[in-house]
Amino acid sequence: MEFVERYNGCGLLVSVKKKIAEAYGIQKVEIFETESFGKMLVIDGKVQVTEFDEPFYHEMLVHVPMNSCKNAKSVLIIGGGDGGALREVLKHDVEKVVLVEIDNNVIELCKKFLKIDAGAFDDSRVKVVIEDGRKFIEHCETFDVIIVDGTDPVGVSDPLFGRDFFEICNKKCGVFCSQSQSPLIQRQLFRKMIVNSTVIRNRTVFTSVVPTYPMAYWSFIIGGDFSFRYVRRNYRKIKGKTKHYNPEVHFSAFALPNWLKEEIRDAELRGN
Ligand code: AG3
Repeated sequence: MEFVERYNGCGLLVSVKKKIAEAYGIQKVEIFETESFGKMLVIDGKVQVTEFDEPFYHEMLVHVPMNSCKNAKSVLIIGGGDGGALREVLKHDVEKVVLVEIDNNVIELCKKFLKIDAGAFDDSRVKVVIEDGRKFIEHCETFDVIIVDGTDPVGVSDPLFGRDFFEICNKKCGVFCSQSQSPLIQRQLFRKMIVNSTVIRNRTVFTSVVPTYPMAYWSFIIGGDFSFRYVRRNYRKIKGKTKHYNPEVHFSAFALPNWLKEEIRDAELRGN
């Protein structure tokens, strides 16, 4: 059996041994056993996680903002129901982590069948809230770090790419970080993210390789009061191992090729 995800005239083909689980609620959630990438989480037909390369994504999404803070104690994760980002946050010396997931099916299926959370949901520092992240941000307290681990902004995640959402996040975070799509094959989604997120202070872009995401080259935005000063010190304090992330990878992730700098500048100038 083959799973195919298409995007703009190209795509990814993954050989699948079997479907392990599925649920239909506000989204279609599926977990597969694949031939080459271990287990794979797919939401509304789009690859979210494979066991093979989820650390490439989750470690960059989490350790880049966490290591950019002097001393992050409180963290908000919006999305991330698979628990991969949560697992990485807990490698830091944090006191409180709130995870806000809109779709309880994602948490239930992933805890039972994907198991990349490594027990993170049972940690006493963690509070899980089932709510729309866009609504939650309006009434919540402030956090040292806010991390947005959403799906592509076409379905339920669309409000997490809106200017009004970023405006509130800017007021409620020390450091903000969100995934921001493939700048190569999802140009319009990426540009929308760039334009709307300019309301976050010091907002800038970094990238990583994530082989099973569209075109394998993924972008993230970071903003707020982040600094390179603490990166090496915080890295030494991380509990457990990282498969992908280290300080050199952190620094080099901010080195952008000319075409990408140009794309960002152009989006900011035109406002779309
Ligand atoms: N969400 C961001 C990746 C989206 C991939 N998009 C796609 N395949 N079209 C990842 C969530 C994992 N915690």
